[in-house]
Amino acid sequence: MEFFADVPEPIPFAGATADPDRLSFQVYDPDRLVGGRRMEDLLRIGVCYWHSFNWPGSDIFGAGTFDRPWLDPSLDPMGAARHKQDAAFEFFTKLGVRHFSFHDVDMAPEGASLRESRSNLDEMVDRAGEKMADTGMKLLWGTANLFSHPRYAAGAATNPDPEVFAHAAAQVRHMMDATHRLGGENYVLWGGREGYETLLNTRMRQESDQLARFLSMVAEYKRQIGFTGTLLLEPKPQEPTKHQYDYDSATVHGFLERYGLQGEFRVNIEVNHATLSGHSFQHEVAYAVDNDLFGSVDANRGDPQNGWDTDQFPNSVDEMSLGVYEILRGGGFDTGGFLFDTKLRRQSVDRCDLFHGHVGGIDTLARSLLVADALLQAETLEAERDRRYAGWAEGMGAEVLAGSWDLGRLADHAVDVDLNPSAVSGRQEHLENEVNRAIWSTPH
Ligand code: XLS
Ligand code: NI
Ligand code: NI
Repeated sequence: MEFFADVPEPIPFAGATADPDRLSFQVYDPDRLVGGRRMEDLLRIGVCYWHSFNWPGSDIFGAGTFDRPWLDPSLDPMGAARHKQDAAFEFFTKLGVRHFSFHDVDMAPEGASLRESRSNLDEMVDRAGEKMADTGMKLLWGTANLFSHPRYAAGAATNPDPEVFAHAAAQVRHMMDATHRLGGENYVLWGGREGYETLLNTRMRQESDQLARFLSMVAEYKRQIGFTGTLLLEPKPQEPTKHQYDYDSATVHGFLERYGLQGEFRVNIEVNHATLSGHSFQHEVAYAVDNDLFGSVDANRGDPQNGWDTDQFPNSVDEMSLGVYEILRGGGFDTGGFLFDTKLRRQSVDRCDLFHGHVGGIDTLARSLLVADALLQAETLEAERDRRYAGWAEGMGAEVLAGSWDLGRLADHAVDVDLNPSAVSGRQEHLENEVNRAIWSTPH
């Protein structure tokens, strides 16, 4: 069965002269070389299974609005899962991307027991493996949904009840096995309900010890099965909980160091989560790159007026370019990529709206990549950063950093030579102009 018959072929790159009535990429050209590497290999675009194929367009005030025949509740659940998988792979190939991601419950219906859920998932994962072999699609990451079912209302790893912790362990072990079997490049843990609603009933230290133990077990299991992908934690400050423990990259970093888990996990940074935590996307990426934590990105953005996770398609080159710049500065993606953890708006009821959202978002990332590469090649920002910190590269600055001067010696030196340093311009406006010039002048 064909679900997206209005889109008869892989969406082509048509450049700036594209016909607005036909779906095409204006900037994203997979084979185009950027800094000597193929655009497709640099961006590593992925489509998410959940918002794109599992979500009917419902919100907390109303029912689903979308035209999604594979979600018809009158279908038998496994038959529906097969239709959904067919629709998903048809979409991936027509969009022309190479990666996707899913949660256990997106791909197969939960059964009446863990055993039944596992066999449902195994059947659908085997079927996905065949489709991947046929289409060349790759699994960017797998993950377990430890937040939707009522049993997880008080958290999974951080639940006061150890039996819930054990249930989560069963789901995670199985999804790690499935991810490994499909050759997944990363495994993600987003702690949606690993936080609290109120401190009145919460022991934060207890919950944090539980979370650390859970993550240690995950890292051990990765080695036991020989999974060579990257383990990723996805920070988010709140929603659905009032406070989530994996607040932002720096909080995750501190947590990993505190429990001796440094080196075991990296971060999956979501643009929308970055802004919810009061940071910019650029900040979160730069922090992660500088601390050897950078792993992957969920490219969906928020709405500047709304304080929740609206999961919109990226459409701002201004916002994305600087984040992509920091990614390139760090050497680009290794096992990570740009995952579209994106949702359509509820009024986007046509099946082809899903294509429009992704095509525009991918073009935005492609253009951001060109801008970031131009800034990197011209050394616009790096030359200025080098200049600002030049004093630390030699002489007193270098010796102080290396630890060979104590406070007394440094103070004596300042007094003896009568130091009176003067302020130096940070040249912010000049740099802002340079970034804008790169955005305006980067060719299609
Ligand atoms: C929710 C998260 C979620 C994770 C995967 O806000 O972004 O979708 O990416 O569990
Ligand atoms: Ni996400
Ligand atoms: Ni999110």
